[in-house]
Amino acid sequence: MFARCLPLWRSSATSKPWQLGLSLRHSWERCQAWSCRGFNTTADQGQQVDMQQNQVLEDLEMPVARRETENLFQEQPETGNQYLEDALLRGYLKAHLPPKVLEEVSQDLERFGNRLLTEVKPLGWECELNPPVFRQYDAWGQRVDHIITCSAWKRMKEISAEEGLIAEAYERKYSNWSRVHQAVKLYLFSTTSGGFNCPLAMTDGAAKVIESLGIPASLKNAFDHLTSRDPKKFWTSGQWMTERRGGSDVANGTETVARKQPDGTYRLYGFKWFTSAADSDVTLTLARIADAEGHVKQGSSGLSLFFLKVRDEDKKLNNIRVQRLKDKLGTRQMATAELWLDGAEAELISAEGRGVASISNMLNISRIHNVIGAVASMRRMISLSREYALKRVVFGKLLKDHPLHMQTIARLEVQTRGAFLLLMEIAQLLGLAETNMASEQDQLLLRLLVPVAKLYTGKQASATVIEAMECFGGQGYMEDTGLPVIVRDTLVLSIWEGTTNILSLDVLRSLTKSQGRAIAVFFSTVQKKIELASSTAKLEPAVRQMRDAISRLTQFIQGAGAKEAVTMELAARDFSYSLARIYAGALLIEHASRSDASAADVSAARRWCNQELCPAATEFKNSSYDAEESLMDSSLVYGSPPSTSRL
Ligand code: UCC
Repeated sequence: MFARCLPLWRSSATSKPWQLGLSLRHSWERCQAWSCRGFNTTADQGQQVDMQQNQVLEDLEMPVARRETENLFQEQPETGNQYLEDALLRGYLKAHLPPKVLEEVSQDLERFGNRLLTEVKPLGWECELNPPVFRQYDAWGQRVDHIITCSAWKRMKEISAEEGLIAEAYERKYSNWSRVHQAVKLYLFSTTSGGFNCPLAMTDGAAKVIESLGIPASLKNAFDHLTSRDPKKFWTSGQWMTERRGGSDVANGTETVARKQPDGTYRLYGFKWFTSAADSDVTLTLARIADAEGHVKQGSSGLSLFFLKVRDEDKKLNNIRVQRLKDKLGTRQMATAELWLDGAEAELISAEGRGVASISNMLNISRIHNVIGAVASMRRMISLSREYALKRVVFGKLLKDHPLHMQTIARLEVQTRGAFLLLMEIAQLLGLAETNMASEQDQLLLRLLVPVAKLYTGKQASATVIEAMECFGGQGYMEDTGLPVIVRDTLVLSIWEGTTNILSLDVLRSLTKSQGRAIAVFFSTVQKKIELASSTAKLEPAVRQMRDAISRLTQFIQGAGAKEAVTMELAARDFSYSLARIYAGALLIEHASRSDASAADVSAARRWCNQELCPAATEFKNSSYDAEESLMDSSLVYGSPPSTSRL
């Protein structure tokens, strides 16, 4: 609105400084008369608006020299302790954790929330301002391949250890609830971590792989370092999977060769094209073992999993050469590099040819971290938006009093709630699986929900942060507000750790592998959750919509299942979205069925269920997965008829 006043302001540019105040006041009044038309403000709001107007007038009437030093036009949104301000998180923990665990965990989270605010947040910003630098040669021409990280990044590593951000999950102090505790801490840490959530994801994944191997003696030391609370001892791990032929088709894209040494270790030779957190202490990576003649087996069954230390005791690189750091859109705080393995010493840790299956333990953990990052970004942007709406006056009243603005944020809130509950469900199931408390059904459900949640929340997060950025108007686009950092760092979530389509195919893989048992568990779990709401009248419409969606999903599976395999492949994305929306709907209904559920909980469940819950059924009915439509897809993309020469 102030911008509308500018032409008038400019027209008085020739005025003497002492006349400026008068003409500005006149302009301001005209603008106000225009902008307030049609809006009612309460007495309180009116007072706030008046105060802000007076402040602006005073500012503008100041001598120019003073005005130049007072450059704050709008109030910065300030958020407090993230744990205390997150009603859904607190409500969830209260509903699920045993009382004693709740008491201890709450205390820890409140303390951690304060530490994030006072110590971690400024460090995170420092990491953004001081991204890693690559120095290939020293002053005397010696090749050093040094990745220099800032002191704040190093401090993040220490804080991660002190807070037990990995250790928590492996100590299992709270038995099956430890994973929930860890997930919540990571969720709070995520957006202030300056990108340190990425190495933590891979560190957790590496610890999980080692643990699932029964912690062999040769890896005991590494496991202790990866799960340590001692900042001096704590190690992080990388996950080097992507090579120059691409990151999705690992089975065909991996060229790295492993040559066995007389002492039983291996030397790796190859080029890793995208290695995140390249400053990590250790890494897991895939390679093809060469036989005595130097031949390797191609495809997935030729891949084996290796563990290696990035540097030796003298901090010298393990026959690794850094080619360059990647120039990324976001996550710039973290060193992602292209690396040549030139005889790197490594230990084979999987059965030969079982590399992909073995590293999938790591993938599933880092995909859960991806979900954590997605929900955290959504929550952060909403917190900032709602805070800003309490301060920013526009068209004569606070943003929070503009119904359309509130509707926009409320829609984001509903999405975030669904995503949050999906995350907590997965953390709960993982905790059960790791304490031998999970039934076979729980394990099948966990395997299915990880790719579903990863692909769905990655997309939700991108859409949410962009919409929330708009809630700040032009300010949202300003680099130094920090908002674009969150947006950039969020956009990667649907790409790394498997793109949406790759994850959709993984959903199908998990169903096929379980021979239909996973989808049966999915249906029975959803049914159980919505039955809890059968006596809650206010949830009746949501329950009805869910039942309808379940029946449409069943019909879709029967219909598509009877067709050729390509039908299900074409439907994979819509099908995965359907699973995500239906499962999250059931969780929201379950959450809203609690005796102490709030009106907002009920509304969130209802609104979630108002959306298209089963897009796969709709698209199937529209024949979108038929062969002709698939051909038409190509025609739409390339023109008709599709030209193979251009493919
Ligand atoms: O590294 C990256 C960046 C790191 C940064 C991480 C930070 C994240 C933190 C965020 C914090 C905010 S990005 C690169 C990541 N790369 C990927 O995600 C790879 C994407 N591609 C896939 O996922 C593909 O689907 C592949 C590689 C898994 C496909 O491999 P194959 O070999 O062609 O697939 P197969 O033959 O179907 O599977 C081989 C075996 C099978 O087991 P068996 O032989 O017993 O039947 C599969 O069931 O592996 C098993 N398997 C799995 N098992 C495959 N995927 C899984 C899975 N997800 N879970 C369990």
